[in-house]
Amino acid sequence: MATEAASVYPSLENRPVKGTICLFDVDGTLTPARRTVSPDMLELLSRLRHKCAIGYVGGSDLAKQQEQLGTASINVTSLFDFSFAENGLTAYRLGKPLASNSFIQWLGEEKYQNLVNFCLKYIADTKLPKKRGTFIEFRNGMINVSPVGRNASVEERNEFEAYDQVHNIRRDLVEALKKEFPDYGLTYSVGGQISFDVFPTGWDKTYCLQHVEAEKNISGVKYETIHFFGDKCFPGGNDYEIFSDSRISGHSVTGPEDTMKILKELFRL
Ligand code: M1P
Repeated sequence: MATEAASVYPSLENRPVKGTICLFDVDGTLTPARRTVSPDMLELLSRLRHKCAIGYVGGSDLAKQQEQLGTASINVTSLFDFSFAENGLTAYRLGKPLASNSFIQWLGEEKYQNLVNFCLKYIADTKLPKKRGTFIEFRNGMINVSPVGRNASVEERNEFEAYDQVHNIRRDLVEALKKEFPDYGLTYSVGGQISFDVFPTGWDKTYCLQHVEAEKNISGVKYETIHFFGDKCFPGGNDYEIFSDSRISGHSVTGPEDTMKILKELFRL
């Protein structure tokens, strides 16, 4: 599938808008939060891919991006030239995997357990309107901590998000973690509705740029213009680091419709 879809497009070195790549955040940028991508967006991305390289960079793991962007018969990695799950710790180029990295290898079991135990105790002592299950999700390149739990339904997510805006549950837990583990070299990033991500400092979305830059050694294409589109580009948001990186031309969007509008203007699509 990946090879089939990729062969429809000009090779990376033959895209008409030279040395240019568009990178997209997923939630709130290509799709509504935790929902699936629209056919209109897929169609626009396909047209864009005839002009320049395209990629996505999401905090979630590849399975979630497959649910949001792919279908049962279409592999998400075939829809983009570059697919960066978990900020690029799991990476695909033209449907083929690139080198990956792991949070647990980097942190070690002992520190990892200190962190997990602290979060679980803190959450156990926190009163919320609702609690569901999976308070910590272990991923390849990060952990994701959710006081309400990742099993929350869409309604329960919305309820937690509104409650959190008033009671700052996530902000306070992040502050407590920073105080408890000042020497762990970790970054905490509030990206979605019900959780925050924890990963080694520097393993934010800028991590994926090493794969983009490595393209010059593979096909000879040097990406001089790297557009990034994200909806959480403010300090503390999980798009902030890449949005404000000097290598990036950043676009802060209000949602998928806004992304489409900017793309149509920028690339005359
Ligand atoms: O992509 C943004 C975030 O999406 C999810 O957040 P939440 O479940 O809180 O809405 C998570 O997958 C998170 O890791 C990710 O950063």
